Amino acid sequence: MIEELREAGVTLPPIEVIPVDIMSGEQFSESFTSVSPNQKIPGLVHGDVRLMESCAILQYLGDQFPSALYPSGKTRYDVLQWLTWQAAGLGPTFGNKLSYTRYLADLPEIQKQHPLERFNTEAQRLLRVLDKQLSGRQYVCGDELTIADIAIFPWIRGYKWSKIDITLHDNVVAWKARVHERPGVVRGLQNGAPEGESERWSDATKQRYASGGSFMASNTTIQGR
Ligand SMILES: N[C@@H](CCC(=O)N[C@@H](CS)C(=O)NCC(=O)O)C(=O)O
Repeated sequence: MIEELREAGVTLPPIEVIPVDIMSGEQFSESFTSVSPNQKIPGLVHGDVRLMESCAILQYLGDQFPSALYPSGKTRYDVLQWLTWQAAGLGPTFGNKLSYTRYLADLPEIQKQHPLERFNTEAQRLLRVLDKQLSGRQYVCGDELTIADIAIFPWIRGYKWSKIDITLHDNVVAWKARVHERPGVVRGLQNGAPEGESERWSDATKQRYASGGSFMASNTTIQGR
C-alpha cells in the first residue's frame, strides 16, 4: 500500500517499518498488544491512532492519503464489499487450508482429511467468484488497482504454500500476473522478505516458516494466549 501510494504520487510522512517476529512470539509483547489487541500482524501507529487488521489499516491509509486506491462515491462501496469478502472469506479459508496443509504435521492424517477437503472446496468456490468478478476487468473493482486488490493479492500469490490450485481460473491467473508486475508491488514485496528471497524461499526459510507456523497453529499455543 505504501509503495502504491508513492507510485500514485502521494507524499508520505517518514515511515518506520518495525518487524515483529511472530515465530519467536513478539506479537504477544505488551507494546505490540497495545497496537494490535488481537496479537496478530500487521499493526499501524500514526500519531495517536493505533490500528490492527490489515483491511482497516488499508482503509485508514486510503482515507488519510487520498488516491485512486480508495475511490470516493459509489465505487467506494464496491471496494468495501470486496475488502470485506477478503477479511471474512478468502483470508480465513486460505489461512485454514494453509494450517492443515503445512502446519499441523503432528495431527493424524485421518483428522486432517475433512478440514482439508472442506477448506479446499470453499477456496475453489471463492476462486470461481473472484474469477467471475475479474471477467472484463483489469482489477477487482474496475480498471484501476484499489485496496481490494492489495488485500486479496497476498493470499492468491501464496497459493503454492497453501496448495490451493488457482490455475483453472484464467482471469485470476492473469490478474495475479498483472498485479505482480507493478513496480510498487515489486518494491513492497521486497520489504521485510529474507535477502534475495522475495520471489522464492530457500529450503531453510520454508522450514523456519513451517515450524514457526506449527507453533502458532497448535491448540496449546492458542489456549495459552
Ligand atoms: N485478519 C487479520 C489476519 C492477521 C494474521 O492472521 N496475521 C498472522 C500472520 S499472516 C499472525 O500475526 N499470526 C501470528 C499468530 O497467529 O500468533 C489481518 O488481515 O490483519
